[in-house]
Amino acid sequence: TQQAANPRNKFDFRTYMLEKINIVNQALDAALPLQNPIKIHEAMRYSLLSGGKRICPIVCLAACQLVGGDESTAMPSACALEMIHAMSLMHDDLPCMDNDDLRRGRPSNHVVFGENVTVLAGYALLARAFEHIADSTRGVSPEKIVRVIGELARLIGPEGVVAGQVADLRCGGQGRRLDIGLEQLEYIHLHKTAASVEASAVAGAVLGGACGEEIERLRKYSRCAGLMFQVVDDILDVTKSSEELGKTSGKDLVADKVTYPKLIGIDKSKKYAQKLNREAQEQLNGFDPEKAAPLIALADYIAHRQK
Ligand code: GRG
Repeated sequence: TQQAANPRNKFDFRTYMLEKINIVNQALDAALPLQNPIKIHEAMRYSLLSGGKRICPIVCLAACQLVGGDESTAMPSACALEMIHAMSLMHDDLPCMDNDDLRRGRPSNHVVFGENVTVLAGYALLARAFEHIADSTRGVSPEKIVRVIGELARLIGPEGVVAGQVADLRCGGQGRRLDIGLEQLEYIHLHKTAASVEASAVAGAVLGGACGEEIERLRKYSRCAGLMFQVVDDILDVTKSSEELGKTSGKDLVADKVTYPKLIGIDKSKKYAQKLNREAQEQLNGFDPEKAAPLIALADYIAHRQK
């Protein structure tokens, strides 16, 4: 029947995510054992192994498998992406950046270990990420590994995540300057968030042996999915804030933050998220639908998530 032919109907996304989160967590634990010097490894592991949705590593593994590669080939890069994500959150929470005392429901890294250790643990995670790709990737040519290292460095560096953070700081942090426009908000999100998802998909695709066109399709898929993540985040912020009004105060509310709903209204924001999902899904059209099922479902999940 038509229903059975649609991979959206057969694919058990929840089970898939739980399984992938589990194997990524095991790989991360093994990639960064608690060893001497203990203090710095404790600080690194505190943030690396504190939960989280593991979206970047899962995108990386799924892109690799989609183009016919082995999951194990992409695992070191998947772990590296999560190390980079963890360090960016640690540094983002510092008093000189966003000054947040809580992360994933626990005290932020600097609250537990002190600012000086957090800065160093962040640098150490960044270095460890690249070391891990270089040392532990198996089964592909050195050219592909070098391409992945270059792609990751470029996408997080001064034209990537760092550019997004600088633009955000210029706006007073987290888009707080109220006169910024849609173009600036989009610039921040494309660089702070979409760039890491893009690096994840491209790394997985390269390691899986994708051709140029497949890499570009997955690049576009991940940029749309990454931007959509932020649009949906902004929509959820509005819904949460109005639900929580009276329960929380100050920083938890987003009264002073520029968001898509504030700039274009809630209806247009929802339509925009749907458009981004359609654009992301279109990129997967040329692939085997069964193999593309995880990435199809991941974009759907980002579009429809409730928290
Ligand atoms: C050198 C990479 C690097 C960074 C230094 C501090 C900084 C510059 C950049 C900040 C980047 C940042 C905090 C981006 C936000 C990304 C984002 C969408 C975070 C939320 O991700 P989730 O919801 O978090 O996937 P979990 O907890 O699920 O992992």
